[in-house]
Amino acid sequence: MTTIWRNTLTLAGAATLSLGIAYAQSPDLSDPPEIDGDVVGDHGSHTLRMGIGLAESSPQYLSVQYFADILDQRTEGRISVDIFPNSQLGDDVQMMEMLQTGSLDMTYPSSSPATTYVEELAVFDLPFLLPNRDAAVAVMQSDTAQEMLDAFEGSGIKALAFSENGYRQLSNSVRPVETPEDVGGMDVGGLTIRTMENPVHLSIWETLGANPTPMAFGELFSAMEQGVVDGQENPWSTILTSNFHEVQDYGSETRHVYTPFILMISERTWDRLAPEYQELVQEAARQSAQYEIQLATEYDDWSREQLEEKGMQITRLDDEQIAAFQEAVQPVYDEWAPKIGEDLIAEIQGIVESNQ
Ligand code: TK8
Repeated sequence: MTTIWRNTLTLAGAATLSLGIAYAQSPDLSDPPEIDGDVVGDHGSHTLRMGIGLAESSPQYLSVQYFADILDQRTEGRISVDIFPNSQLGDDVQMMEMLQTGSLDMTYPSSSPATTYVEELAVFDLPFLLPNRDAAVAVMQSDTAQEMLDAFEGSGIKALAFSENGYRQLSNSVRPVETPEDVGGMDVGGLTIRTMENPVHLSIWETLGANPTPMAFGELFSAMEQGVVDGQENPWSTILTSNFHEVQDYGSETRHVYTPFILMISERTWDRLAPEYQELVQEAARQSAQYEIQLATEYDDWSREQLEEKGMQITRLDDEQIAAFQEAVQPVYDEWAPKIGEDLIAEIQGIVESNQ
């Protein structure tokens, strides 16, 4: 089904191209792993409604399509997943609240707005903590990270798996940014930067001299289009698949934070599932999260190249320029390390070191 679905998508893409409708293409992506494993016995039928923030062309959406395929195939259609993309059911904060009340079954937010439920997740918001993807994946797959997922218990949310939102890059509509001074604007005033609703991100951009504005992801495109904010920061694949290049002229490869996604299910929904279904949902979550990391990896550089082809002026930063940003945001560590926990940070840094 996945193969048929993807071919249909490609055909659809080709069809709309002939109509001259711009259709978000995708890189030459790996197919999802074959779905193996026995069909789970009949324990009733369930339709799971899942809301996500990103577009149908995003790695996030493609991976939850695979999640849905696994459940469909291994229950012979007794568990189906209705996916609602593009923040149409709400933003990360709202959809997590909907899981708590049981008005939504699943969602897939970034870890940053979820720090209100599990404070330790803020470790992922520390700038330049995770130097490369191997280290980031090792951290997300560590026992320490699993303890953070387990810490949701009792909140109304069951956290199933981490995957990759990715390395965040700065974009704006005002000027090229090569240095922290370009952000703060010295004599012309700091850039107004939309941030996720997370205090560490606010601190990062305040420290850099910007005017940080927390905002739901679903409101971001129109806020940039209307000039309410000058810029934002997200991985290249999100900037591309959410068409931010239409309202952002400049990009800077800052890679200042690596943000995970967390695949979540309402505890009310989870408690309605037979143990055999719970085991399958947990396994499918892990498998689709691994596939999502693969897709996000394949999307990353390709998206930056697509954005440049679409006219975005992207500044690559060399080691010296990155070092200047790292030095400029040191006060964020000074402020937040004690709050997040020096021991936890040391644990994460230990995992990073052992994956260099
Ligand atoms: C999408 C968000 C988004 C995040 C943000 O639901 O808010 O900027 O990076 O990807 O989770």
